[in-house]
Amino acid sequence: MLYDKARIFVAAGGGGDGCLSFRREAHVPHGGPDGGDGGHGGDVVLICDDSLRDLQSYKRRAHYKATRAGHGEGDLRHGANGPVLQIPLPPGTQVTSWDASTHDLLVPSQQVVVARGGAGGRGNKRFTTSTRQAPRLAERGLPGEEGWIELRLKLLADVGLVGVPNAGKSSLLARLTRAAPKVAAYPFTTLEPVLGTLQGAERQLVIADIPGLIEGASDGAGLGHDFLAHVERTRLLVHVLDLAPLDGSDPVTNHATIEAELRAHDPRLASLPRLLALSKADLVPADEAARAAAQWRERLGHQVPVLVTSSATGAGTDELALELLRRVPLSGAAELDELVALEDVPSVEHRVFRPAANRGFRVQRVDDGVFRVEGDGVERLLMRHDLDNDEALAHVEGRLRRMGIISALEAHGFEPGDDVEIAGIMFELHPG
Ligand SMILES: Nc1nc2c(ncn2[C@@H]2O[C@H](COP(=O)(O)OP(=O)(O)OP(=O)(O)O)[C@@H](O)[C@H]2O)c(=O)[nH]1
Ligand SMILES: [Mg+2]
Repeated sequence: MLYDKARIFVAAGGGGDGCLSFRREAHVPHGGPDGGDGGHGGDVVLICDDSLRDLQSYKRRAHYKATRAGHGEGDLRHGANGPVLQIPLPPGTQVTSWDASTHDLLVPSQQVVVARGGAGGRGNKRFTTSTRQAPRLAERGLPGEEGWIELRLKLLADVGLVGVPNAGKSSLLARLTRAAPKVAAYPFTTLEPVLGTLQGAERQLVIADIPGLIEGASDGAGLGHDFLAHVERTRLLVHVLDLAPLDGSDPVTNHATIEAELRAHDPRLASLPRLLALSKADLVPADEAARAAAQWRERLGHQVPVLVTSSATGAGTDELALELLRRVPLSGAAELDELVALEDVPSVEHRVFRPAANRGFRVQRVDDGVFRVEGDGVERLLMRHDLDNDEALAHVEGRLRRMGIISALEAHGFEPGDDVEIAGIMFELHPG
């Protein structure tokens, strides 16, 4: 079974706390502050790993947490940064983060930071000022980013085999490659995509056999739709068409149905180069097969080569293999540019983060004598400090005043001693 979807929860490590400490020396009665800073929490990094084929391991385990950073210590020792947590994913994985940003992992060892570790808190040494020689406060580390991310594997194949159920796609894959897909005389034999590698003299091509498509596949009918995504990234499609379908259906209609479904799924699919492989030629007289091929050539024009094949006898399959090796661009120009561009960028790609220093805030009166303040910067300030520590509280109040939050509160009817809630923390505010 091909596991091509998963949803996992990732949490970056929290930052370490800053340390509150004073130097102790035998002959010095009051040593100066020497609390070191907390370390930076570990990031969660997705890494494209060539040795993986699908998302199976992410079905079994859904939670991934990076470790917290070390706390600062006395003697100005800084806490260790949290180690990066790497999550290996197979090439072709498309990632959608909780904030709706997306990433494609295409090139082996390509990396994406999906959750950033929290910043460490500053130790008390850093709060020393000319008027405060012995600061009795230190910051707490901030929590790391966390959230659910969706993983979707879209196979990276060069060639996609498409056609109605029972057309002979899997039989062709078995002929062209060493893959051994299930083949049977009924429709919907193939239930999920199978990849095979066609070995040429100088290069290999990866061929994807997907479940048969039926009318409405692009709207979710049958199995096809889920799997159309797996041929999205191919560079050439082989339309496999049964010359004399057992169910008596008309090959011309079958052909039109598939082409319409490809168009409906994604116009890019419809614009991919095509090859028409007329299948099961051994079941019809040779002259009839030749006549059919001539008719298809006329219908489709020069752009689409038409080959008569039989997986039973092997007729036409070598020609098909050669044609594929000849037609699939040796890394199509556009794709090559894309890969080179990816390799040029710094090896780690970051999500686009909200502006770091967001100074905006919103004040709200929620009840008599109760106010709420919201905003990134002010919430981070509150998370950093222990309000049971008088000195930390005084520091927070000073910052609230400088940020303009005290005057905004007063404009909303705040009076000293009223309750204020910020980042889920409720405290009595007595601005001095
Ligand atoms: N005589 C003959 N039978 C063939 C040939 N190719 C395929 N078949 C038969 O046609 C039936 C369907 O073949 P598959 O390869 O499973 O067809 P498919 O397109 O993969 O079908 P789905 O997976 O259901 O979409 C099987 O019974 C095959 O043995 C051929 O070249 N000659
Ligand atoms: Mg099949």
